[in-house]
Amino acid sequence: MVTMSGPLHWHAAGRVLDCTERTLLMGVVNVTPDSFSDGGRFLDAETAVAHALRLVEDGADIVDVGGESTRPGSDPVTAEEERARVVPVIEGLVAAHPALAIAIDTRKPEVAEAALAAGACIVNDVSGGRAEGMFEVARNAEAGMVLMHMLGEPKTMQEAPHYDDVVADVKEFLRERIEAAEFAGIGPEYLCIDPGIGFGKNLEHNLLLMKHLDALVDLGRPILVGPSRKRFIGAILDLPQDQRVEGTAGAVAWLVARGAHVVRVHDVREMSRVARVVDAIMRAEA
Ligand code: PMM
Repeated sequence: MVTMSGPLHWHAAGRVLDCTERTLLMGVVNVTPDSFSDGGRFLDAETAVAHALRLVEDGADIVDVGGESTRPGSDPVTAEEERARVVPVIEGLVAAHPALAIAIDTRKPEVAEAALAAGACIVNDVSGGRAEGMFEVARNAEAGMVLMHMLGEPKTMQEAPHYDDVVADVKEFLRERIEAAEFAGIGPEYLCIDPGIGFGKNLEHNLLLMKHLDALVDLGRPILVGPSRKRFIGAILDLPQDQRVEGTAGAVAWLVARGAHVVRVHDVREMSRVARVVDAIMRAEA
C-alpha cells in the first residue's frame, strides 16, 4: 500500500498546484512533425491551440506544449525552430485562457525562457535540467520544473540501455537532480520528478519502474509519469499507437494507485475518468 505523507503542493510561477486532493492530468500538445503519437497533426498554431483547449474541456489541469520530438531515434531541432513552433501556441493559449497552467516541454534554456516569457509556468525538461543555464531560467521565472530521467540522448537512448538496478539507478539520478536544482537556487516546492518511461529503457526497465513507482515517493516531491500510448503498451498488446487507449488506461490506473500525482496523457477525457475512479477508491475511508 502506498501511504501519502501529508499534502504536496507544486509551485509554478505564482500558481500552486495541489497534488494531494486528486490526480492531476497533464494533456499533451506536441507541435512537432514526428512525435511518438500525435506528431504532425498539430503543427499549425491555431490547430494546436484549439486542441489544447479541447484537452482542458476534457479535464486537463496542465497542458504540455512541446516543439521538439524526443521519440527514440529522432533528430534534434534548433532552438530557433523549436521556439518558432511553441511560442505562438503559448501566446494563443494565454489569450484564450489566461488562468491555464502551461508547461513547456524542452531541454533548451533559450526555448524555456521564451516560453516562460510568453506565459508558460512550468518547464518540463526530459533531460532533468542538465543543459547549462536551464536551472537559472527556471529559477528567475519562479517556474515549476519537471525533472525527468533519461539515459543518454533521444537519438541513441534505445540502443541497449543498461542499469545495475533500474529502480535504484533512476531514483539516485532524480535525487541528484533535485539536489542540483536546489543548489542552483530552486526551492524544492517548485520541483516534480518523473522516471521517464521509454527514455533509454527496455520493456523490462519500463515495467519495473512502474511496478515500483512507490520507491520514488520518499523523495518527497510530486511524481509525474507519462505512459501514454507508448511503445511498452505496443509490445505487450501488439497494437499500433492509435489503439493503445485501453493499455494506457491500465497503466494510468496502476500508476495512480502506486503514488503518481500527475499523469501526462494524450487521451485526457478517458484518463481523467480512470484517475477519478482510482482516486475515489484510494481515498475511501472506513
Ligand atoms: N514523454 C514524452 C515527451 N515528454 N515529458 C515527461 N515529463 N514525461 C514523459 O514521459 C514524456 C515527456 C514523449 O511522448 P510523446 O512524444 O508522445 O509526447
